Amino acid sequence: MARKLFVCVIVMVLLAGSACSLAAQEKVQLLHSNWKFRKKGDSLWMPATVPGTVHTDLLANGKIAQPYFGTNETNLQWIENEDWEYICDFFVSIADVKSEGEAVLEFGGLDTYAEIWLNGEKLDSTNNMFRSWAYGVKEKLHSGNNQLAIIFSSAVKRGKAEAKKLRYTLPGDEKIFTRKAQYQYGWDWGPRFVTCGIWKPVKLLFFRPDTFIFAGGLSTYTIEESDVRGQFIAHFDSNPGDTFKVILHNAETDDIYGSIAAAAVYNQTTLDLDFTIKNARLWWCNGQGEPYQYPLRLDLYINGKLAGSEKHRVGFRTIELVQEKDTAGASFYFKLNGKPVFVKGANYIPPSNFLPSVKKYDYELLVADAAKANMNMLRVWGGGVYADDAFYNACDSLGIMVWQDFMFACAMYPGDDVFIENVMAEARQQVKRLDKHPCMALWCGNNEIDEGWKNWGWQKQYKYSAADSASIYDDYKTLFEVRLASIVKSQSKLPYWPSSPSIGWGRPESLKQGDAHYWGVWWGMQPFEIYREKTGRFMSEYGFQGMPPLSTIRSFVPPNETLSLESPAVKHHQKHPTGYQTIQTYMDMYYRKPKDFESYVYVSQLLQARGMRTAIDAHLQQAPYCMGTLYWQFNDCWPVTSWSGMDVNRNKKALQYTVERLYHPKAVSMHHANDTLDVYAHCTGKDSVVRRLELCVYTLKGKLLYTKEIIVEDNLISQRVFRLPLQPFIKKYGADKLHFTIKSKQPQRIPVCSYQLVPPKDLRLAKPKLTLKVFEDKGRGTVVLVSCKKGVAKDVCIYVNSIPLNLDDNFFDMLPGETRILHITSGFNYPNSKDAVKVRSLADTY
Ligand code: BMA
Repeated sequence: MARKLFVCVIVMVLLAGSACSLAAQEKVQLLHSNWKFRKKGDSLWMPATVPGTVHTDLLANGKIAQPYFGTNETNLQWIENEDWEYICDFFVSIADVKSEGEAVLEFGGLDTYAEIWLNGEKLDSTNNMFRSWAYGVKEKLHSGNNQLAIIFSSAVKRGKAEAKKLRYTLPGDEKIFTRKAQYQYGWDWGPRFVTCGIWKPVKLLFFRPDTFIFAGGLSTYTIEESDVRGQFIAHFDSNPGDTFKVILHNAETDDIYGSIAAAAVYNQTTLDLDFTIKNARLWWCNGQGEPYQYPLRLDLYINGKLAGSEKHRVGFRTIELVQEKDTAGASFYFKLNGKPVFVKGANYIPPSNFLPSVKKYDYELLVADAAKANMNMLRVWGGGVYADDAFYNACDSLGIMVWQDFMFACAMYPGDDVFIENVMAEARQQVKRLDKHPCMALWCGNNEIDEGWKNWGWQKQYKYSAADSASIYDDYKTLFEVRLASIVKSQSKLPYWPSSPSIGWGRPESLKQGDAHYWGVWWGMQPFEIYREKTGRFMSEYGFQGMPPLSTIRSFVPPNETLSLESPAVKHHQKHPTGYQTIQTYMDMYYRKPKDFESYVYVSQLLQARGMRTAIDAHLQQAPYCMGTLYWQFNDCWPVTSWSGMDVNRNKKALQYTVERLYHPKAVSMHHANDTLDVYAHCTGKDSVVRRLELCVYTLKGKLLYTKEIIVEDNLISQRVFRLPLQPFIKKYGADKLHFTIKSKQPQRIPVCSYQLVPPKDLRLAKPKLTLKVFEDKGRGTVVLVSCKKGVAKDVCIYVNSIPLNLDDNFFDMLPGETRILHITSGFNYPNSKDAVKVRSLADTY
């Protein structure tokens, strides 16, 4: 039995920024009220919200216009150049001041350069948004009124001053010198709001020496065969000679997984308790099983009496990143609990520019959207922030694995000691905070820095000498290949991957090994079909923009502007320099000219969904050569035309609905070439059932020409299950008049897959006849019954004019005679709504 006893001073442990789980606090006082703020130099104080940001405080006080509206962003740039003061008066009781124990002031996060003053005395200056800070303040507190002041200095000015100290210019401008969310400085989907503020909770913690302390947590485990063996660490106050017993139970069944009994030697005891769970239930990702987490209870008995009890939820799993040499190059896939898993997901960005406004349930709903779309992984992209606890907790519960970047993206970073040590402290804290989550699958050093350095022409652009170039890349390698790698190695069992992607998309090797970002579509202006040829081992980025729902656009366009691509607000809410032109170029390749702006918005979503479907079909059909697909991007941080599948308020674009069908664990797909149609069956989930599929060929008028039953017995990630010669159909009816569907017969239902041989612009679609019935389903919300009476209806979309409408499915093809029942899942209230529910399909757009 491994047993370790030593004296531990709790406050010291806390101050070292570690083992919070090991410290039972006596009392927590949240310092979230009475805050005031002002621009440095102003005399007037205004009420502030903590946690918060200076932008949202200015907005709440009516000092600035809504930052996301119209082109307001432009007029709000002055904020980043100012310094901002926050103060708060708070009360401390005599008892707390007189008590012998410690008082600790803890900041969950300060964004970013902050001087902390307590009762007129400076405590510290901070310089990293991604770190938490804690101070022993017992001697500095008064009984009665106390004052905390935080002075934020302009991060932009600090960054610019740092930049001047270097003898060369690093790509990334002033932002790279500051450990602050890089997207705040503007991105090709995000506005520039370099905000500041107390963005995480502020707490005053009182510890009393005479209070009994008991705390514990999982320290390590291994899975052998089907048993989990590991250690729990337990820490408690003791008197030498006391007998103690610590028992680890299942909190629901009361089964005992481990216990330890002995006599205490010191005043405080820290020990490792060995435990074994036989035939353990493991944590699985979405689609592969249950993301099971054990409800554990740790009980402490001292001298035979129950002295303390603690509950923990723990998920057990093994995760490996497998990279084995093969004839093409090397594999790149994840094994969860020993099973190779095809990864389906997207890239996640911060869900707001003002993160304190995002609530716990917002994170939960976002992750639920990922799970509903049959995803099993999200990549937390390196230009944002390490996400909120609520995000990872939701990922644990819903089986969404997390590819976690460290927060560096698309730039080169300094290599001086102060910067590196700051990053090391940040990385230690974040790995400690996040690594315990069963959802965590990988730590990645950065986004697109290795690729940028090797392919984006920085050497020429910044005219580096050979020596400077070598030194910059050396700094890069030290940070991402040595220092961060060593932190992950020492604190985590997860794989570490220095940079995503490992090789740039212009290079053929990028498709043979490592993970790949393929941007030949969009950035390279290649047609969607290129995705078939450009499928690598793990596609961690690729994407195409789509406009947000029309009602979202309406919400940011001033009433005096006509809704059009020429509207200044519509232009402003596109951050890619040639974004709208690029959409137009691709629209011309695949769609007829939309007749008006409303149709344009809808077609832009179809275009995006078409592009992503082409990619995802290609990735799935080429499994297991390719073992993962994460499109760019899952969500938005403000209302904008971007690569996302959902807008900032989680309103779904056509892409989000499409992805749910493509990522179905039993999806089917089609592809045609050389007058042959190939049918593929995919099994990316766990069940092994025989599937009976039905392939049908129709004319676009809806005449059934052919049916074929296909039996699928093997549950491979991808297999071709049928080949259909197309010539007879094409000869008789023409490629532009054919419509193919695959649906399942018993026993399992899968989303219907439909397919055409020519781009939508060449389809000879007749105007279909669609009818709608909308009714209230006795307290179960609004139900829409949509029927197709005549002709094949392509990309059927149910909508209302004034608000975004979310349904359990939307943007699908329909056959004549088909009726679908859909539930409205957003807050649309049918009986009270003056707005009519409408339906359109592609044929209505021209
Ligand atoms: C990717 C991302 C982002 C960017 C996106 C679209 O590579 O890493 O930097 O927003 O491209 O251009």
